[in-house]
Amino acid sequence: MRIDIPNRQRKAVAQLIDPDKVTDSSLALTADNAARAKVDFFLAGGSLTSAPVGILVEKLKKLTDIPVILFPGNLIQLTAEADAIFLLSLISGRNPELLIGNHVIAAPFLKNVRESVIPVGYILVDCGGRTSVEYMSQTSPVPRDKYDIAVATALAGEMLGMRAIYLEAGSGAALPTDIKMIEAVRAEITIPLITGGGLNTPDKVEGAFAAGADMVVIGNGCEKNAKLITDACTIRDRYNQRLLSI
Ligand code: 1GP
Repeated sequence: MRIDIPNRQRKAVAQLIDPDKVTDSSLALTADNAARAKVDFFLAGGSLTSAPVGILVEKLKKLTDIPVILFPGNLIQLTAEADAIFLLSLISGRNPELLIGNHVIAAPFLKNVRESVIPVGYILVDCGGRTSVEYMSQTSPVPRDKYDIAVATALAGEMLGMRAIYLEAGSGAALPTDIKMIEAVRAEITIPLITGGGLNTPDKVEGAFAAGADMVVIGNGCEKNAKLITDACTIRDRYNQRLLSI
């Protein structure tokens, strides 16, 4: 199954599941809730995980038909079980391991599942505080109000052949990606735009969609409030109805 991230024609909601934050019973409830809300994708992964991501992916695939995308926080999370794999290049940073080093190590493994690999230009943006991804990646985020830097970075990612751009405020971010930054990047790139990090209320999800995000990723917010994913999907549906009528 080839997975495509929507691009302007419709909007999508992805729910991020961290294998360390679920039990079998909570996962069953999460999957059931996501299936009812018609979540578009599960993302599986995390910055630091002790539970195997491959097992989480297998469980999710048994529980629902929702496609599972691997969102690897590091090389030990690689698994061939997912429907798609985000091959993340941290293009906002200047850490060579996260731009090419890890990709070289992963390539002999990934060549066996190459149809499922989606190269993603991953742009870490300032969210008003330090996040795990910032510390773990040893990179600086794009300053919150430097829209031109975000745009130039996203354009570079597109021209390097990335199939999507991900504006990442960081898991549990105090503030999600600045709306004006989403608008500025959306106006310049032609590939799908994903954003996540700190989207913990329906208003913030609405703001990201309104600014032009094609897909939102929600993790922590759903762990604290299971209804958030349903609300996010309702907002998505409203946008999709509008897009259909254009
Ligand atoms: C993190 O963008 C995702 O990579 C989701 O972040 O957990 O804050 O929703 P949250």
